[in-house]
Amino acid sequence: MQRLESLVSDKNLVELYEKLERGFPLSLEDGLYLYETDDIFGLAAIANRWCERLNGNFVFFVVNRHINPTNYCVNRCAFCAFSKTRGEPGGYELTLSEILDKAKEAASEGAREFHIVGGLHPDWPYEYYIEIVRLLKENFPHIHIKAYTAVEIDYFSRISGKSVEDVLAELKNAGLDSMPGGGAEIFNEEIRKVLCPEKISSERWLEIHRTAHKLGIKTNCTMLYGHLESLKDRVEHLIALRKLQEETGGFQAFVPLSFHPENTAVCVEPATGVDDLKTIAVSRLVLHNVPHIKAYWIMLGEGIAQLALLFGADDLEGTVYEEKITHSAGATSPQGLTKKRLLKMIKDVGKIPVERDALYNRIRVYE
Ligand code: V47
Ligand code: SF4
Repeated sequence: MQRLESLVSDKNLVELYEKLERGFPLSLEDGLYLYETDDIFGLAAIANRWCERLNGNFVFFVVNRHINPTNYCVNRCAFCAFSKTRGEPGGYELTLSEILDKAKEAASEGAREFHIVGGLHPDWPYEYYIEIVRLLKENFPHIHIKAYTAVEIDYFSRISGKSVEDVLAELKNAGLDSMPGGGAEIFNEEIRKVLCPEKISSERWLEIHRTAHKLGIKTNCTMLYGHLESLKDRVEHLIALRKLQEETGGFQAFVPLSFHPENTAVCVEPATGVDDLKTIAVSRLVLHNVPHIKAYWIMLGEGIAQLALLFGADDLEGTVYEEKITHSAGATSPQGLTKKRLLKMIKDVGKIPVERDALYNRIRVYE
């Protein structure tokens, strides 16, 4: 293996890497330093080194399908172009049989995971959300169900009058296997008040993931960046996630989400490619204890997502098939990618593709 010194011109980066190797987590100042260095290739080298220490030269992907049962949402976050209010054009709510049809189609194409998230519907009863999970598990017992963000879990708890723990236990009993990481946005409360005043607090988001982990439900975590936040807000967000991971070990993957402003009430320039790549690298190093970093190609676009595999990401998420949240906000990436395309993206950066299941068990290694 090549010595890091020969790949890095900013020698402070090597020191930060060695600090991690000695078992010391990176501080807020360290995280900011990583963002501010001009040595972008050096940053890639140390992030990639940590990535390979955890995952070797492998890059994961899953054959999955995203299903968004409704876009009606009582929250109406300023950054969200997906949600609608009842009566607005473009609003929809899927029946159980429509959900089942989408699932059947995915199953026939070899899906191993359903990723289910949606709006907070103004009048669906709590039981409907449970029924979605129960029905899918009954019909496709072999397919993993990754469903409902912490924001939805909090909503279910409010509309049912049950505790978060009881809601999660009931969902688990119905067939829920894990939870996605959405809804974290950025933990800075002042910015949350502007971006998503109706949304649960950062503390509540963390508490719901803590409860899920306690019940043995693995979850992912996310950060929405490229809107009103500072670099300090980003690094503080990552450190809060790392602390929960130290406590529970329940996060499987971190997914940085690059903000798409089109059709939203937040008028900003989107993040640049370099900012996206730096964010992948900084996340890999600050979240040294989270096993996987996802380059979510839907948001990054295929090109940056592929380069992210050289900046510390080891997972391309999946085939996805039909994506609504980012495409409502102007994403120009395709709606889905074939397995063949994902394999090519990974092989072209000199890494080894691994088809995984939702819990990162290896289904097939494409040596
Ligand atoms: O929670 C909403 C974000 C999230 C916009 O856990 C936006 O495996 C960018 O969480 N621009 C949903 N982002 C996506 C998500 C996710 C995706 C893939 C994998 C996993 C996982 C999780 O998308 C929302 C919100 O944070 N979002 N609007 C927008 N305009
Ligand atoms: Fe609703 Fe989620 Fe969109 Fe906020 S981000 S409006 S909670 S669907």
